[in-house]
Amino acid sequence: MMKTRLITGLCAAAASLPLSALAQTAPSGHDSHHAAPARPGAEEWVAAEIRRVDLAGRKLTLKHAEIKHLDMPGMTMVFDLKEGAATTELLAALKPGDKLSVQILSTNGRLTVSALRR
Ligand SMILES: [Cu+2]
Repeated sequence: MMKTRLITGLCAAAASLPLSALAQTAPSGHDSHHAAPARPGAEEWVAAEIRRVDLAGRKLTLKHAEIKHLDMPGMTMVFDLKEGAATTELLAALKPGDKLSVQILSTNGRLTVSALRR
């Protein structure tokens, strides 16, 4: 009796765990056709609000939401702006208070906005 109960309990636990693990690690349909997929989470779009624009210095101060793939909670901080992250027209129009979606890359400890969209 006890043995049966124990096994049943273990099966229920084992059945629920792999499912959630699979859901997090299984490649999406979009990524699966890339020969060399980017680092996990690198294509995550993060909500951000502009605080300061420094196009000459290629820097953006953003109040960003949680960045899951970097394990970073929401905060206001300065990012480098990668060349080609957005069109020249879009960059020129950026101003404090604008709400955007950004992709953030971490390269040698430096955080860079690699893509940016309204
Ligand atoms: Cu941050």
